[in-house]
Amino acid sequence: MIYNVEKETLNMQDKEKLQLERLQKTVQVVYENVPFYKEKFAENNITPEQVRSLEDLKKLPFTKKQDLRDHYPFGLFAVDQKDMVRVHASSGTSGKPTVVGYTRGDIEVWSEVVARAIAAAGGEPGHVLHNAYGYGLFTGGLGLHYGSEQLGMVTVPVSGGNTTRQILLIEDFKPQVICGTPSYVLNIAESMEKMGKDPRQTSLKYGIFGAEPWSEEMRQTLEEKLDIKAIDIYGLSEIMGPGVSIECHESQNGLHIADDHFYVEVIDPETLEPVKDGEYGELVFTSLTKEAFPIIRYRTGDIAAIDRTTCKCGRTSVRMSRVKGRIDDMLIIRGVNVFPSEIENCLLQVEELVPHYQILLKKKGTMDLIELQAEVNESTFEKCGGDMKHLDMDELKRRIEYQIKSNCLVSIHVQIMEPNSIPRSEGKAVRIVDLREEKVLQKK
Ligand code: DLL
Repeated sequence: MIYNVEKETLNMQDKEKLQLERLQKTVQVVYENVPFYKEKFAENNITPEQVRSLEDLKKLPFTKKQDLRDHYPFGLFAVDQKDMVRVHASSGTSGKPTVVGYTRGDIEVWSEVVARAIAAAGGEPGHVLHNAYGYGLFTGGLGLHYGSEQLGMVTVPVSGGNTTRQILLIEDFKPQVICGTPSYVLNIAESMEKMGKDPRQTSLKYGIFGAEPWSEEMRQTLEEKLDIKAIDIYGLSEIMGPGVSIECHESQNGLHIADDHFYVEVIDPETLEPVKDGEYGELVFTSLTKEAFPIIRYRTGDIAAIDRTTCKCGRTSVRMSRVKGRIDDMLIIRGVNVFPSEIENCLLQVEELVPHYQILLKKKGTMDLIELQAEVNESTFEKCGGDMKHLDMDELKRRIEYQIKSNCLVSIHVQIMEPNSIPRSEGKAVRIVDLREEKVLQKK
């Protein structure tokens, strides 16, 4: 079902006209109301009047996460506090969180784009939606919540955690749709299995998964375990939250960007020049309708490619590929770039393993070391009599290392772990643990 036929199937000419009108207004608003932009525009010798076409957007400077930190907490907001109704924040690895704000109008737009997203993913009015994204400063819980209500779904605001209760509610409320991070919903499915329940027998039909990178193999695992269609949803708090883009369940051929609200560019993160459609680069978004926290050319750090060809489903928006990973999470191993999601793909080819893993970054002298912790499944563990000593570790390690070497072209030291030894996620999974920092801290 297409939620907003008029906007989601707009022809390219009318779409671009609308985007330009909205862009010009946004540029004017930030220039007049946010000193940061006025200064940046002046440094680049640009005034809002010079933005006469969508192409002219390229003349404007980029905005980065550091700019949000430098203006913590409310320095980049474009409206008075009396016009705002909410803030969200992301925790951030170092120090202060990044804070984003919303007017009532922003919440309405966000609810609308998330309603579109849920409908694209297969949700329908009257269906039950089990929302296992965390509620709070994180945008996942409330973002999906308002969109689900807007679409007219019966919304179950479970939030993350308390897995036993999640399972009870899934059994009793019989939702058609589940939302959560892929790693947490996998955790729910595995917990059901441990309780002797069959996760394929629930009422669930669709899963709306995002907030962290997840591989095609992980998608297959979730679809098989839960007998559902697993749909990828993307978003980030700086741009709005979840709902910036979504796969349609009809074609699952890239994620439809709500491009009447968010204008996308893809750049080479080194040269900052645009890359061609279809080539991978860093996603850059400009908000076209946001009031409290408009943002110009925000460098997301996320790597994806875009596709402007039309989709079978009838929606005319630009689509983005699934996100390969974040630039910050990219490992460079002897000159070869590898994303954790590519390693995840390899691990899931190995029958004895579960899709839980961690990549540890260590230091030995001046050398950086990368170690992959991979966990065996219960049945392998039982076969070796519940004692890892009886497992042919060398052979298994060789097979994992071979998968990684042949698919990702790098050699990684693998450590095989007992079942349930890698921490399970209740929100965003922690895939990379940087122990190099801790060493430094311990020394101090
Ligand atoms: O994670 C918003 C969200 C909530 C999206 C629920 C989808 C579902 P932040 O906490 O600001 O917002 O984190 C944003 O998460 O820049 C990506 O690196 C990553 N991310 C989000 N969705 C996906 C996805 C929310 N589908 C950051 N695939 C983004 C890969 C994703 N990475």
